[in-house]
Amino acid sequence: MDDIEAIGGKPEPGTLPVLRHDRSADEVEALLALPFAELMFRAQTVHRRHFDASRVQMSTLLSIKTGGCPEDCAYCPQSARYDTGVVAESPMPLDAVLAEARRARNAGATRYCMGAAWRSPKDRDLDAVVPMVAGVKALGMETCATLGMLSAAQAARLADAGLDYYNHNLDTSEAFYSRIVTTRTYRDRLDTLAHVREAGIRVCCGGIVGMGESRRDRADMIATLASLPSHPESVPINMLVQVEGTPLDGVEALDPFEFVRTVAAARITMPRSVVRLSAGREQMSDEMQALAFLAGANSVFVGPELLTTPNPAPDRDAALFARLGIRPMPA
Ligand code: SAM
Ligand code: DTB
Ligand code: SF4
Repeated sequence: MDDIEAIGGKPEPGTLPVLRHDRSADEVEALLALPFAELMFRAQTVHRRHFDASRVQMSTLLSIKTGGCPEDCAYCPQSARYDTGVVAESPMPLDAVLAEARRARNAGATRYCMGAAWRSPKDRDLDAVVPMVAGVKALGMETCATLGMLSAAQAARLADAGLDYYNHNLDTSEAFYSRIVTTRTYRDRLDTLAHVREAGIRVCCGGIVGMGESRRDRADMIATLASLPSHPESVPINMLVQVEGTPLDGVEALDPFEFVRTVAAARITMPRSVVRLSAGREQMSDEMQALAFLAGANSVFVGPELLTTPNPAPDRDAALFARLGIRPMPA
């Protein structure tokens, strides 16, 4: 049965709608198949119950270790297996990371996300990351990292350093996953998410659409995210950025409305989570981004680069946010 939020009804005065953790792929697929106006109305209704619809959370990304990754993720320009022109670098020094974080804070970002092209960090890698987390936190920003698979002990170490969020994506449905990554399993991903949660770090977990998956796969991924024991606090929905040299370069582009539908389904099924309109904004029209915000996206990456690919230039974003009346969400 639909919960009160999914049907767009009003909760009884003084009661909070129940958060569900039992979404089936069938149920999410039915949401994705709704007439567009109906789906958008339901998403807006849920969004406005939990958030100020004109506020968007702003994060900035920094690649603290670029390229040379041993994994074979078919979308990724940083895999050492594909000739994409991304050169493997050594980890960035602490002072350079902190200088970039200061710049991002001064440009309005409230969360700083440090990404590394690792399968999983070695303990000596964490020796370098721990002071970065502590240093960014001391600048008054929220901290986020995405470093690959973590053991329980590594997650605890990052929690002690003051890490607020850990990003680790499911990427796609369990059924489609083996077409995209063969060097680690879906179970490995769920295990890392459990370690992060147990360590008391907030979870940032979502996926990529536009990889040639079916609507059923998108429904399955959203249902899996929404059925985790706790909803991820942050749910990035990435539109595949096609990069020359990766196996997914040239895959048929996804209908933009289907992307917006996926955002709406994430909003409806994870009502209190921040849903991030993540990679792919540079390739989207302003109108498509506006539809994604209407569908309930309320977080973006700001700054001219993601990890290795471009993000909208700050002046394009400033103009878009001004035209839409979007203001930053306070941390
Ligand atoms: N190596 C770590 C890992 O895979 O967990 C952290 C960095 S990895 C680049 C973080 C996420 O970026 C991936 O899980 C994927 O969802 C996303 N990503 C990577 N390449 C992308 C692309 N070309 N388009 C969209 N999203 C992408
Ligand atoms: C996420 O879900 N998207 C971000 C972040 N987590 C680390 C990464 C997007 C990367 C896009 C390709 C690149 O710039 O290399
Ligand atoms: Fe490596 Fe992460 Fe890219 Fe996969 S997504 S190849 S693990 S950097």
